[in-house]
Amino acid sequence: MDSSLPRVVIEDVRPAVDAGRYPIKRVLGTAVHVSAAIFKDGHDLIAARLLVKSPDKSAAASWDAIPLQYRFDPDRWYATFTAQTLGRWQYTIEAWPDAYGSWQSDLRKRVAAGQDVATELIEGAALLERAARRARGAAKRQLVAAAAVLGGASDTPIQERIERALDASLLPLIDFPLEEAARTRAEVFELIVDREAAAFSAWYEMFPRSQTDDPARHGTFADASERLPDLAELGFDVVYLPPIHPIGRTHRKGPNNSRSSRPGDVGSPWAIGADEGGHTAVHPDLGSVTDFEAFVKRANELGMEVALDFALQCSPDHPWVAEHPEWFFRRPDGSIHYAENPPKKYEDIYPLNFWCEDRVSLWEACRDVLLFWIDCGVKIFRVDNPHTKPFAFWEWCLADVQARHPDTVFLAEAFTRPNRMKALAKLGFNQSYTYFTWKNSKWELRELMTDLLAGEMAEYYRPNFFANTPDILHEYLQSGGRSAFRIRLLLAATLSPIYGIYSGFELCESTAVHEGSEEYQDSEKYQIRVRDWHAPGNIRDDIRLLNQLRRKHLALRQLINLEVLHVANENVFCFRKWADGEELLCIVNLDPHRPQETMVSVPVEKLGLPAETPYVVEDLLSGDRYTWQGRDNYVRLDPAARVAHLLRLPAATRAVA
Ligand code: Z3D
Repeated sequence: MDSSLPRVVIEDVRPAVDAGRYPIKRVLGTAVHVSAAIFKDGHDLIAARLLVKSPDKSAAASWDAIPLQYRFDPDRWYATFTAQTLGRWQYTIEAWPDAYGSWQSDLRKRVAAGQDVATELIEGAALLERAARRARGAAKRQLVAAAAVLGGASDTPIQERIERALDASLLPLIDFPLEEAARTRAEVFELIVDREAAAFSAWYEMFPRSQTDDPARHGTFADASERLPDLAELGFDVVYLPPIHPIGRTHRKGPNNSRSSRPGDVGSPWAIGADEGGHTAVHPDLGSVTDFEAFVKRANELGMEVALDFALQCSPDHPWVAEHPEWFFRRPDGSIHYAENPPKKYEDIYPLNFWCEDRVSLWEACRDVLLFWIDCGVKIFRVDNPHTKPFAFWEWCLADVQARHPDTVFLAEAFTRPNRMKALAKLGFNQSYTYFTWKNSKWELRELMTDLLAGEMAEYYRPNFFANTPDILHEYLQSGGRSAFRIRLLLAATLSPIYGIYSGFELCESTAVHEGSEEYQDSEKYQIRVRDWHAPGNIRDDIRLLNQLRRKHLALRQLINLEVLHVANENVFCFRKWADGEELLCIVNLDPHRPQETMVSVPVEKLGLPAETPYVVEDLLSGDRYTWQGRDNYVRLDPAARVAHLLRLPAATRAVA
């Protein structure tokens, strides 16, 4: 017989990811609502509390305790704390039989029934004495005094003894079990608290070398700085640069991914490392590290942040290849095989061998690259193909860096099987790319959003919806014309609080290298591209407006407050977003070529809207107002004019669930 078996059962603690194996994520300043099923056999009451430790506390420091409150329906216990410090928090729950509380409630019943409780009071006194033995200071003295009264010291009248016994202020003095073995402690859960930028931001990706008006003149950080006011004016929060390091010459790729380059070809920036240096050096044609710092400073002054690419791979000319040959995979003939991400071949780079014998120094060197750029003012990293490096490496590296710099944000660029993408997010990536780029039809979008919002995923996976990337120009954009770009922009910016576009999207660039390919023609990955950022047909107005609306409306800053609504037309996608009493209804024509019409079914009962009398809805995109009535209302969207309505519904006449 095992007397250490728990007296109280604690189950199903929420929120949690994989029963606590991985941390949940929240944004600074938000409330964390914790709940659990807590119960025991028999009739005793239960005492339960949430224990919380903020990141600034040492492992030995004591926990902050918050009492849990029981709710009969749904038979669970609840408590809330506010995440007020960046970094990794811990929380757990403990519970024990509430011996004195149980006795109190029993006494109350007997007194109400007019029973003689003299013996019970002696028992109560014994309980208080036991509690006093475990208590300290003032609590101990009060418990001793109360025990004396209950026990009938100095002939206290029975009525007074009963009143003292039932005194509610006695319970908080006994915030521990009467015997230690009766305490049940759940496992320790973790919480990552990030700043809001980790969960809400508009990204713009650009190649600094293309910030020039002549393809023969390599753009510099100074040129790129001149672009910043425009990006700030369009409302972007993050400017993300592909790798800014020296580019290898051996096996350098030429335009359109050709395997050979001619003199003057600039090569892929992901082919990191040359004579001029590796991951902590800056491409000499872009400028110096000091110039980069000035670029970061300028962005910050304009209210934006700079995100850098973190691509752990080396061109054959990277200094590490000569200095640390042991960090690479050698084939039997001594050569090194190039990197791959099947079916893609990266003939211009070597992968690193993360499990080599010298792995500790390799892992630390990779970590130190991040610390170097953090010292230059970078706080956001877009991590290239993280799924081709060990999970164990990321779990260690991210925790190590964020313990020093809890304001650092990591975006995982993994396009791979779902479980692997989820695993990276669980291991600590603060945001993740998704399949959004490939989800263009209504059922695909519905399925994507359902996946992201369902169950535990929303606890740890923050999607960053890129509408395009230098690697992905979807067929929908290739064939849909300007309206397709407007539709995809609107979807990205409203479905997800984090979204991004890559340069050229605003100009509706849509030419693929060949039919059936998602690669851009004359891709900027291999050559300098000069553009007129105000070229006719651009969608800058859409971008500016959407970024403004995103900042203004809390509903668009949060992910999970989204519900896809049914509409009959398969080309129309409709969803509602809400926050703080505000209710938005987004209706999008997914067909870039033809007008589409449908009836939209407004959940009037749920939203507390009048079912009989008319109400006015306002389109935040156009400023137009419409008078609607009841549930079913007609909508027609002609993509030549507008691709969507983003309607603000009138305030609810009663509370919304
Ligand atoms: C992607 C990167 C580019 C080119 C390749 C080139 C390679 C190395 C890739 C490798 C990872 C990531 C980037 N998905 O653009 O590929 O497309 O042709 O071989 O220079 O860089 O880093 O987005």
